[in-house]
Amino acid sequence: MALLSFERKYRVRGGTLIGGDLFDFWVGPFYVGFFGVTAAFFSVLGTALIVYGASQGPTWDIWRINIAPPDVSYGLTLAPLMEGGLWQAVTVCAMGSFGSWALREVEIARKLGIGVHVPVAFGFAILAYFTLEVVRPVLLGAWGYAFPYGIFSHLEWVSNTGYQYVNFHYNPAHMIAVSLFFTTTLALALHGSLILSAANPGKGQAMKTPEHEDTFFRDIIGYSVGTLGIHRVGLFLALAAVFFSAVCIVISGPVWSQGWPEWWNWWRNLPIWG
Ligand code: 07D
Ligand code: 07D
Ligand code: U10
Repeated sequence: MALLSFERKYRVRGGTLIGGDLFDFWVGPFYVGFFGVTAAFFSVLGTALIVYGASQGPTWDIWRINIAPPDVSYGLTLAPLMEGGLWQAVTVCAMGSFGSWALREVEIARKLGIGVHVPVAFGFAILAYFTLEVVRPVLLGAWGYAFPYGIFSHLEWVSNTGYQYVNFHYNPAHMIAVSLFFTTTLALALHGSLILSAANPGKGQAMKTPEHEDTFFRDIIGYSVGTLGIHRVGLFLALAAVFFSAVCIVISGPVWSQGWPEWWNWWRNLPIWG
C-alpha cells in the first residue's frame, strides 16, 4: 500500500490514553494528542527557561552557556532562581517533556496496533537521565551532584565525576556498559552491511533472499540468529548498554565512594594468586 493511502486508512480516531477525541488530530505530518500538547508545552517552557538563564549572563557563547544545579549546601531543598532554582525548573520541564514524548509514542503505537517496543526503549534513555539527575543526587543528599545543562559544562561534570573515583575505567559496570555500546555498533554494522549486500547485489542481478543472509553467517561462524532475531539482539544490546550505564553511575558514591581501582582489591587479595 502506498504511504499516502496507508495514512488515509490509519489516520482515524481512537487509541488515545487520555483526552478522548480532544487532541486526536494531526498537524502536517505530526500526530498531536494530549501528550503532544504537553510535550510542546514542557519543551517550549524548558527551552525558554534556558534562554532566560543565558540572558542573565555571563555569555551567549553556545558552547559555554551553563545552567548549573544548586550548590551542595542547599541539599535537596528548593533553591533561589539564579542559584540553581532555574536548573530545578528546567529539570521538571525535561522530565515532563521526555515523559510526554514516550506517552505520545505509546498512543501512536496503539493507533497502529503495533507493540510498544519504541517507547519502552526510549524509557531506558529516560531512566539513565532520571538516574543521573534525580536518583543519584537524592541518594547522595544534594541536587548539587547532578550534571549541569550546557554543552561544555556537562562534559566538565563527566570528567570531574570520573576523576573523583581516580580512574572511572575501573568501574566494573562502566566496563560492561562500554563493551555493550561497542557491541551495539558492531551488531548494527554487521546487520546494515548484510542487508545491503543482499538487497543491492549489483546492476542486473536479482535481489537476494533471507536464506542468502542466513547462509552467509552459517558459512562464516556456523550459526545465524535469523532475520527477526538480529533485531532482538540489537534492541537487547542497546538497552543493556544504557541499563549498565545507569548502574555504573548510581553505584559511584551511593555504593562505592573510594577510587574504582581500589574496588579490585578483593580480586588481588584472592589467595589463589599466592
Ligand atoms: C544523534 C540524536 C539527536 C540529539 C542531539 C542532542 C541538545 C542540547 C542544549 C545548549 C546521540 C541535542 C542536544 C538538545 C542543547 C543546550 C543547553 C543522539 C542523537 C544531537 N547529553 N555527552 C553530547 C546530551 C550526558 C557526553 C552531544 C543530552 C551525560 C560526552 C550533545 C543529555 C553524560 C559527549 C549532548 C546528555 C554525557 C556528549 C551529542 C541528557 C553521559 C560528547 C549527543 C538530556 C551520558 C558529545 C560536546 C548525541 C559532544 C556529547 C546532549 C547527557 C556525556 C550536546 C541532551 C551527563 C562525553 N551530549 N552526556 O549525539 O560533542 O547523542 O559534547 O541527558 O563528546 Mg551529552
Ligand atoms: C543520559 C541521555 C538521555 C537522553 C534523553 C533524551 C532531548 C531532545 C531534541 C534533537 C545514557 C534527551 C532528548 C534533549 C533533543 C532534538 C530535536 C544516555 C543519556 C532522555 N566512557 N562515564 C558513560 C565511555 C570515561 C563517566 C556512559 C567510553 C572516563 C561518568 C557510557 C569511554 C571518565 C559517566 C560511557 C569512557 C568517565 C560516564 C554514557 C572511553 C571521565 C556517566 C552513556 C572510550 C574522565 C555516564 C548514566 C550513557 C553514565 C558514563 C562510555 C571514559 C566518566 C557507558 C566509551 C574514564 C562520570 N561512559 N568515562 O549513559 O553511565 O548514556 O550515565 O574512554 O555518568 Mg564513561
Ligand atoms: C527506523 C527504522 C526503519 C525506518 C525508519 C526509522 C528507526 C524499519 C521504515 C527511523 C530512522 C530515521 C529516519 C533515521 C534518522 C534518525 C536519527 C539519526 C535519530 C535522531 C533524530 C533526529 C535528530 C530528528 C529529531 C527530530 C524531532 C524530534 C522532530 C522535532 C519535532 C517537533 C519540534 C514537533 C514535535 C511535535 C509535537 C510535540 C506534537 C505536535 C505539535 C505540533 C505540531 C506543534 C503545534 C502545537 C500544538 C498544536 C499544541 C499546542 C501547544 C501548546 C499549548 C504549547 C504552548 C506552550 C507555550 C509555553 C507557549 O527502523 O526501518 O524506516 O525510518
